[in-house]
Amino acid sequence: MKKNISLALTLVILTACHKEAPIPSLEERYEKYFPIGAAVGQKQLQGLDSALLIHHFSSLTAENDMKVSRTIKSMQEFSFTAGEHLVDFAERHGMQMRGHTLVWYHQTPGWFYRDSLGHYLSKEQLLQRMRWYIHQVLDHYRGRVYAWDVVNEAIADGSAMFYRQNIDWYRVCGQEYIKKAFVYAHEADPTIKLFYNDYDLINPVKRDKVYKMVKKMIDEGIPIHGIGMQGHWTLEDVNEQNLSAAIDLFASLGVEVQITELDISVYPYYHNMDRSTLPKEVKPYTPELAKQLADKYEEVFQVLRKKSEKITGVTFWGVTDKKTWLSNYVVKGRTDYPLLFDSLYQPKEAFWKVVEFVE
Ligand code: 9MR
Repeated sequence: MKKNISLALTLVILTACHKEAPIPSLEERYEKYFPIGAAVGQKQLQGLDSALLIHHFSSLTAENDMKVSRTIKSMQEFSFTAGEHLVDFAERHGMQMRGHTLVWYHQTPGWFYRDSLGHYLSKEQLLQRMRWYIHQVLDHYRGRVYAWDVVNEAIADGSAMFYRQNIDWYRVCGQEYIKKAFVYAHEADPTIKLFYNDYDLINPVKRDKVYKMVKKMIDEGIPIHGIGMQGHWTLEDVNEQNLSAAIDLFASLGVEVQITELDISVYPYYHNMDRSTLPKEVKPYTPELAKQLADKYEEVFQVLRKKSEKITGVTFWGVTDKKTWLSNYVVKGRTDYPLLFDSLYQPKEAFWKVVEFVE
């Protein structure tokens, strides 16, 4: 295993050298700013993916392997194996491990909200089950996962609704499930950092709702330590102004800010849009497109470096364009190029823009 990794690492370093010198490590370039992470699945802990992980990243997130649907099969059966592989890998390579995610409406099995007859649990019963689940998971990973996305995506898009209401957590418990999740996580392990995590937080409407919710939680003494701005941006939406404004606003609450799921799609903005109108054609990866992406990454990382005192981590949602959720979402099979390494594991122009800066 070790031999494979070093062989792969050598290969990457040798073949990916489009410049004379070896490829700089993202992790080392950003050492004095913030840890750089990647979200992966356990299959990426070998071969070329693992070589890139070891060389460039100092933090790991489970893209799917620690979600509820992967972790609990029935009330009697937990399944921690895939998550443990990731934690083992992180520990072997001196990386920190983020937990993702404890309470989310998605990737939580339908039976979780119901009794053995298929009827919805009462609010008290579901909160009890949530508490039990959180305790099991945090007990299991105790001392090995430094932060968790406790609640994911509880705020609605747009201005019509505040909370996302058409989900089982809300239907059964109302908004209280959000606070309770943090209280239970803190009682289960008071040493870990607890994050609220959501997407499209550069959008002032959603950003201000998250600000308001987190402020209220802090005022009420709820243990919440950070806001995870997922990212999942596009060439069109993120810019210096909206990114800076969101980071400043969240940091003004005295909580940590992390970019937890960074990628930049080359297709149009898609949050809260009529999906049928989105273009279906695959864009070729032309030099012009590569440059546009590189310029956007440069703009984003200039802001992140400038605001680094407010930021405690930046995690990419994937390693290379070969495996990115965006090539199957919002339009299935539409190849996207959202990361810093291409599908042949080579650093893209965007990579160089991120590592080549003057201090
Ligand atoms: O990248 C994840 C993809 O493989 C899963 O199919 C998908 C299921 O919804 O979840 C993706 O990760 C999501 C993350 O857990 C929460 N924020 C949005 C991410 C992209 O959808």
